[in-house]
Amino acid sequence: MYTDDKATLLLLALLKEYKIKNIVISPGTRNYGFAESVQQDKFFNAYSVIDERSAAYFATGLAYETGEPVVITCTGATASRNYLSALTEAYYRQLPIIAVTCGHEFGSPYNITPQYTDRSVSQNDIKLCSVTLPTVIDNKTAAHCELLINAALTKAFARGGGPVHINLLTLSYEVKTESLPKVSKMDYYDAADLFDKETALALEKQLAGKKTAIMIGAHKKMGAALEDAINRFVDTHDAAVFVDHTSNYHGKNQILTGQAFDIRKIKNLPEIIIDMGSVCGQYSVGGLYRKGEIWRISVDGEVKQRYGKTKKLFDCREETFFDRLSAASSFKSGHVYYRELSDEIGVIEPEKAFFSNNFVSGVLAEKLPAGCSLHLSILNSLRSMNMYRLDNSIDSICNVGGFGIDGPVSTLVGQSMADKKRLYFGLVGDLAFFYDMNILGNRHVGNNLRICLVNNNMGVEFRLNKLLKEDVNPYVAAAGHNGSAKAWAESMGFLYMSAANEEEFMAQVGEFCHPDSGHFKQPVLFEVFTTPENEVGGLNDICGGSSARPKKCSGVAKALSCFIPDKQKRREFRKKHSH
Ligand SMILES: Cc1ncc(C[n+]2csc(CCOP(=O)(O)OP(=O)(O)O)c2C)c(N)n1
Repeated sequence: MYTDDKATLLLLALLKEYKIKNIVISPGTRNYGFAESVQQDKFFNAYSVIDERSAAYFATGLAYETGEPVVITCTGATASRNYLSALTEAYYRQLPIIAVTCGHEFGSPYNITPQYTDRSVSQNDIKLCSVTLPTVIDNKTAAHCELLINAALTKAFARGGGPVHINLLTLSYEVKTESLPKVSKMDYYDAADLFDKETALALEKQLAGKKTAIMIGAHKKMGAALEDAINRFVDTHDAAVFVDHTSNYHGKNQILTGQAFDIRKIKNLPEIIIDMGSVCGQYSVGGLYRKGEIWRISVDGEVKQRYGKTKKLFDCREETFFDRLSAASSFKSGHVYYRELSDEIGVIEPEKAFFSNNFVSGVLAEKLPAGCSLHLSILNSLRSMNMYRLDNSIDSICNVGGFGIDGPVSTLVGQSMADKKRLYFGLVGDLAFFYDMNILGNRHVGNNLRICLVNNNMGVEFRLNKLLKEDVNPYVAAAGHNGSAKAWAESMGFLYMSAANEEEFMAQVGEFCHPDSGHFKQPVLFEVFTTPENEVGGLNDICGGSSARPKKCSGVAKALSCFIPDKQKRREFRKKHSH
């Protein structure tokens, strides 16, 4: 029988999957569930060493001789403090010691709890990573727990390896569980594995005949070698490449996640997903991970998981992965997966019924000049543009790393310094713009900068989010501030253009997108006034009514829900809501 604590059960099951047998146990109560379970499972070689300092040194000796990871476990109190010297030794000699400490679910500096010690901070040179396992109460916490254990166990041996720390919080005195849960071990491959012919062939066999997708999150600019390697892989496996405008992928078989999941809600999902790159700001990409085995390429060797459970982790350069796995032409995919998807998605036209960021994006996507650069502010502007294909010569980015509205314009201005002959465009929401507007006065700003500000007079994202309540305008969406950017832009030497409807916008957008970087003598600000209702309607229409919810507004919220540059209304709103 095993302990009833689910986090401990997951840890035991994964230790077995990783074939980690050797466990050095020091006596105590807090690690009772773990020790009691290990004791009755013949798979493990358990050793008893009373003094934790000796136990940890004992483990380093065992790990050194066998070349295998060794687990050490102890109770609360001061027990784990005695691991420090041997873990320091293990760190500098890269010995794979897995320290399993046991804390308190509600232990904190503010509780008077016996045997509590604060493990939130520890020396840099005693562990490669430290994870605290959550109390497992449902599938979500179980999956999170499994990921943390996989990450720690992988760290113990990957890239030379070393000691790692796993902190258990819950203790169950019940030991009635008959079997360990099914778990998913993350298989680790490094570049040397991929250069091994048999391993590469075995991986290619797994891909053969499968619907394969590559998913690229935000990515640095891709060199020709990487794009080439992806293109060859895509040809061999007929893979679809799921991207958004932060992926920087300009090669073959692109599928925009916004078109696939926001607009079309495709059901034709891949059987294998090769995940690469960092954060993806297109939230609907989660739809891709509903089924299929996930392979993750990790250029820095870190365990990172987007959605689902990663089955294989490739610790190598991206080029290496695609080069090595498109070598065997005999394993051509039987599928025409990319073609099926692109047929299903078809052509997406700009949504005309509502004058909104979505419409503006659709038109800009058609009109932006070849070779320019485009910066999108987070969420609504990014999502809107992600519904439309951009010319492959256009680079685009968004600050999805930290997801702030605090720096898109400054980032764009910084980008525009790199090449004064190239045009740098921005598509920015009003909260983001006014947050970051001081950069317009920067003396380095040149005439290669053109900003399209979509001013709906609030953070309309919160009106588009169906999970939020109806009455978000005053505080959550911060409606009614700022007004227009005209005076500021002009006083900072910008050429100012504005549009409040489709006709006005269409009459000027061609000029705004003029391909000649010397066409304007000044930087340009094109302020486009939309309304929250149109923003909701525009998104709703293009997504078939399910990505956003039209709102019924009431009272002041209703009065302010449409932005008409009406100073009186804004003044009234401010009066009512200021303290
Ligand atoms: C620094 C920072 N503060 C707050 C937020 C939360 N936030 C996310 S989107 C958003 C609204 C953005 O509004 P706007 O730029 O006007 O774009 P819209 O949604 O109206 O198109 C806010 C406040 C954030 N991401 N970053």
